[in-house]
Amino acid sequence: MPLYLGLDSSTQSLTAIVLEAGRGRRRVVFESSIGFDETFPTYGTRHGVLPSEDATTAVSPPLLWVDALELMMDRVAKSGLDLTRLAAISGSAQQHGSVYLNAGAAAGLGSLDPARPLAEQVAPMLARTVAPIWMDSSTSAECAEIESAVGGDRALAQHTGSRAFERFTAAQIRKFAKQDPEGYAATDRVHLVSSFLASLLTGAHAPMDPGDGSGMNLMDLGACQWWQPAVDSTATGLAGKLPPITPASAVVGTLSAYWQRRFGLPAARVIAWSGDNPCSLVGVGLVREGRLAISLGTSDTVFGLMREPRVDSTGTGHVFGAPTGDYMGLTCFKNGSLARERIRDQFRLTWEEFSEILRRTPAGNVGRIMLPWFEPEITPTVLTPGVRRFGFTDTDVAANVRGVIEGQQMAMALHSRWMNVTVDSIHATGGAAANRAILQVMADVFGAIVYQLQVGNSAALGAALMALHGDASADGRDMPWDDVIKEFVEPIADSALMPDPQNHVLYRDLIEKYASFEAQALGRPSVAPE
Ligand code: XUL
Repeated sequence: MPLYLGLDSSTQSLTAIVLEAGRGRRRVVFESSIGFDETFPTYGTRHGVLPSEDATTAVSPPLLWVDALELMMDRVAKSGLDLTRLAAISGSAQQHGSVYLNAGAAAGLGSLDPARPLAEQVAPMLARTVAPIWMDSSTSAECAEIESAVGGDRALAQHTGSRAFERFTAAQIRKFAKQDPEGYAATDRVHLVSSFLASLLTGAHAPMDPGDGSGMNLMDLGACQWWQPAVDSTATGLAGKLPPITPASAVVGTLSAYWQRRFGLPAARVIAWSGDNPCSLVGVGLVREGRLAISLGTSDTVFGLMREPRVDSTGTGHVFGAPTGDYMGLTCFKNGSLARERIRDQFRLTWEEFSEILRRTPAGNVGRIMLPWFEPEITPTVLTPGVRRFGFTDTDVAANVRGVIEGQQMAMALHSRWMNVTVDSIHATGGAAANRAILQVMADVFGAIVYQLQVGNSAALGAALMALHGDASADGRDMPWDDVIKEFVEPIADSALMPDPQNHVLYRDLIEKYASFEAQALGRPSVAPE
């Protein structure tokens, strides 16, 4: 029975999931995670990011991801599984992050020495030692320059699915080209984290899929090809440095001789990697329109599948390609788990104590509201962080615990209205989705049934399912997506959290108040977004 490996290189860790999928038997047979900071302390990262004096800059060392990939493949090889059955591998990676390789990379990737560790062989291929990642918000000038060159934010959003965003790859590439013209000139290929890691597996420059490609502000959504005006407006000569775009289910190569010889792995098919959000879409079972997923992780994200690429007129949401060939709407909030942890740590609470406070305090926080902007925020755009508290101070433990959770949930409900999806149920994933007290607030704010999913690592699971789908397609079998996810993505049977109708009515009003506080804090007229 064939095995499928899904990897997920996220901000803070690398996760692997192996599935066994054949007639009559479908199950997860291996799961493992590597935390970056603790496993590779010599890189000096905190939460996977290099410390920076400037709060708007966020970069990570790509070699850390390379080391983690090698360690994980070693673990998979030693898992005791019969890996001669490994049919295909796919992967997920944090979106937007970019890796800059020089002209030596093409040959270097194809001639990796199996006797030596990977990172020391990849080091000479880097045209830039660091990779800007999605937490970076230092490129406002470049965003404005790109938008103005292509005819405005609406034109950019209509073509690429998003107005210019600081963390999106185009603005990051432009900043690099301006600040380090020599480094940019030495760059032969700009990869996303996803296509970079896929290249390491296949031993050749891998293409990108439309899901991750659409997180760059460079791809035409309809055509799934680079949009020339955006490419030309970003940096000179960029067209020649971008990988081709390939359908999400495409085979991009096979596991190279390096992995075969070093770890005894087979020449498994490598299916195009994608971003963590498109992968999670599949990993949480959103293969049809009408259901929403909320991932509570380092960042919090709200997303759903859309048959049509509806674009957010307020400019905060994104449209990405979906692994199913459809589209996905997504709104991303940077102040996710780090914000929740800040409150927990400030009051020296355990998660159990934190949840207990949520359970015994009234919905609506007696009208008190927190705008949880501990870090610069993506939605809405807040470049200079600062938590705003209306009606309480930072010493009131109960008001702060409820304030951060309600603030996050109301922001998510408010800023996902543009997707125009009738939400009847929500699939909750990510680390904090284990916390039912938080999920009850979610159910009440959205007025929807919330289900917890069986597998927490939805991006890695999605990647493994994409490997399964891509492998079937390569064999000429068009496997319907409902069949791909069957049995792997089932909400926990008795996990449903029902919305409390009274609380929902209360939150419907409170959201309008939240919207007006938000507008006030941003110095905008107080009108709620559509
Ligand atoms: C999405 C985004 C984040 C990262 C997290 O636009 O920036 O969700 O993908 O890894």
